Amino acid sequence: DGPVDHKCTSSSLAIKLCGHFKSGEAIDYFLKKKLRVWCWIPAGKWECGKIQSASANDAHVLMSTGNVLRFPLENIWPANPEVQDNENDLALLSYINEPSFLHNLKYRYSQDKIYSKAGPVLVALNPFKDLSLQANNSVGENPHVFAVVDQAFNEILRGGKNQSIIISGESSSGKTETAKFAMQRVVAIGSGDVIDFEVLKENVILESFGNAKTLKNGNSSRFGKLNEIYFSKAGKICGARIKTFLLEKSRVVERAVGERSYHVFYQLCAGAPPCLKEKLKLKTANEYEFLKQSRCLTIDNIDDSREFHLLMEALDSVHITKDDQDSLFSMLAAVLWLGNICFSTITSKNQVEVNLDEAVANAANLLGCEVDALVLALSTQTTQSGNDNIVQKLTLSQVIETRDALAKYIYATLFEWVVVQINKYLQVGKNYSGSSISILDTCGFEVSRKNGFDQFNRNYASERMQQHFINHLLKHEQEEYTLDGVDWRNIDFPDNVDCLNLFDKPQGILSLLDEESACSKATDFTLLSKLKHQFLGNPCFKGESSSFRICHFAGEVLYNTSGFLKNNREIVHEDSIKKLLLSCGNRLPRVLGSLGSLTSPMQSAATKLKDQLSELIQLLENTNPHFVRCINPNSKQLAGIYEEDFVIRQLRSFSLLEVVRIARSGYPTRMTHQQFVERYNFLLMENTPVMDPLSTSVAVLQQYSVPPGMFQVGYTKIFFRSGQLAMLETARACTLQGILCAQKYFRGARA
Ligand code: AOV
Ligand code: MG
Repeated sequence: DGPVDHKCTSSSLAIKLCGHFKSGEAIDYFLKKKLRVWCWIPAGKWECGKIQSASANDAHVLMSTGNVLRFPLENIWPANPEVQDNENDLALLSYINEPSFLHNLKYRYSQDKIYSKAGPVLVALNPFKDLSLQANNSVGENPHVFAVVDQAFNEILRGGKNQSIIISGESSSGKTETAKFAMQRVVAIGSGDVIDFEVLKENVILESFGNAKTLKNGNSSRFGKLNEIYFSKAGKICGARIKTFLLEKSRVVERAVGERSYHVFYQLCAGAPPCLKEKLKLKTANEYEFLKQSRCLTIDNIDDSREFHLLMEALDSVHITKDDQDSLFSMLAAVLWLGNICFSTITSKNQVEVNLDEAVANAANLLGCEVDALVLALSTQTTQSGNDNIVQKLTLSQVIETRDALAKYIYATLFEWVVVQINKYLQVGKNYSGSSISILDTCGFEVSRKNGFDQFNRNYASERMQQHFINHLLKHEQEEYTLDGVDWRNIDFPDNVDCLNLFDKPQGILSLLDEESACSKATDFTLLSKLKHQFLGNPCFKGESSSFRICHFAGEVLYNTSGFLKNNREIVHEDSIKKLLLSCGNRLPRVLGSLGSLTSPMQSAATKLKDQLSELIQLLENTNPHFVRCINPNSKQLAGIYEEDFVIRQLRSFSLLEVVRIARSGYPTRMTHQQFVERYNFLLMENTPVMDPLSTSVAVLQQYSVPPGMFQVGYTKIFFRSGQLAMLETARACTLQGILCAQKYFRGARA
């Protein structure tokens, strides 16, 4: 099927490209030739054994213990020769199968070789230790994230399409660290104006505001980030832009025990200098309800106070003024004080009162509004009826909900504001050539003990990104062969289109969610029963008593609908919140109040996310993508441990086996006949008759004896196996050189 397959001596051996022993006959052949046949045996974990004999259906295998055991052929897989243990591209292994991938990556991991290729994809294993990567080192032979950046950079220098580096993987797999290495490399090779350095500083700010300690990762990104870096014609950085999405707002007010809220809160409490502390009436983190509730205030080996100073430096370096920094910190402190506001229920009046203590006074003071105005905004709801305003007192749960909504709104818009300030500073310079490299650090697929609206959104985003990957590397690739009449046997792959349709087709979960959110009588419970009714029998959906299950590409997740409507509506509270902020005496709250109105007031959270993702994918579709798949080698976040089951699950969710099969039997380089003729026509012998582009192309290939297995002629294009075009390019360069020499010679002779 592919170039590597030539290693198989006889196709009758029926050792398929996928690397399975299909029949005992194949093994017999080897044994008769006195060749050792090694294989992978599923003995709890994968073990290597030596086949002693085989029949039609099973084989006797000598295990490392010295025992000989019998296994059905369908359960054992051929192992690659030992010389390939260190192979740096999984696509170059003689046998392509799961245990071989697992073994190869494990072997390399044990030698700190964390990067490998899987055909066109870079696989990166998290080392959980410092490997001292220097962004200005040369990369050498081994696959590396730096090499991916170099390739992208060279392509834009050559005047090619804009490039993107798409980094994905589950939580704690190393996406953010990999993205940082990629950024450092970009800066090292595209070093231009002063701006370079700040491109890196921006990370410090965004991590402070957008990362938090979770149970899986001490520095988990709770938002997605696209970093676009702009280049001049000379290949120098001349600006950048950050786009963020999917910030997890709920974390500001609640989270699982053992996790933290956003780093910046703890940094502020620990590191603010005395005068700032006094101004913000700041206390220690354990005195704030929003922080102490999850019973985790510090992170091992992290000094929040030091981090605060780094944050201030970074804010300086992107030119956020001291005044603005003060306002920024005031807003953070206001959020913390909001969390300490308490309420009392007056049973006789069936009413809720806001306790007039230091919390409400400090919050109001930091926002720059009257205490009364804050109390009113928290405890009442005003609706319009004709010309009259009807003021309604809220219940206890509504009051708490409003307070939390205000805290989340302030934090989310503050985050947005910070990004706007950074972007203002990084804005593109005048020598921008139109070329860019975008680095995407997505927030990974996540399964928590309790999965709510945030996980639902996050995993929906992962599905969309997975589809972009599938479309690019698996689907379109094969469709192009078929459409162009190339002789191609389709390779099956797990498509996630059904799961995506479940989400975002008309009448899908998102539209149902919006319908329910618009209905004032609806509850999370009515939503669940509607979902169950609508998707009865849908293979990607399973309704349960108080929750529903979705079969994602990366595994099944059980979602609890509690809070879905509240979070999806979010907008309901925004009116009173915005009104309050816009009426504040301080400038920043007013800016935040107006920021929120940038988005359409009618949009629900889910619809907003859907639109944002469509925009992001559109942007990526216009680039040439480089995929980096990060793998978490163990569940303990420790160096040197490689848990096979853990890794296999991730390999499967990345469809790496299929990607490699297609890469290996596919034709990665292609040109239209016309393009080919324009570039290589002159290589033909002088007396070749004039022909149509297709025949001319074939004549060139024949003249250079390109073996028939190395290319395919489609209706519109010629497709090449990897490496073939390089050969033609060499021939072209030599011929051009010859022509140049001849011209010089004749010019010289004439002179
Ligand atoms: P993530 O971005 O994929 O998780 P991170 O990039 O934050 O994961 O990596 C988690 C931790 O693993 C880091 O804090 C480092 O300690 C370590 N680590 C990762 N990559 C490397 C590397 N190349 N070299 C050394 N240490 C590394 V999440 O954001 O949770 O989905 O939401
Ligand atoms: Mg991250």
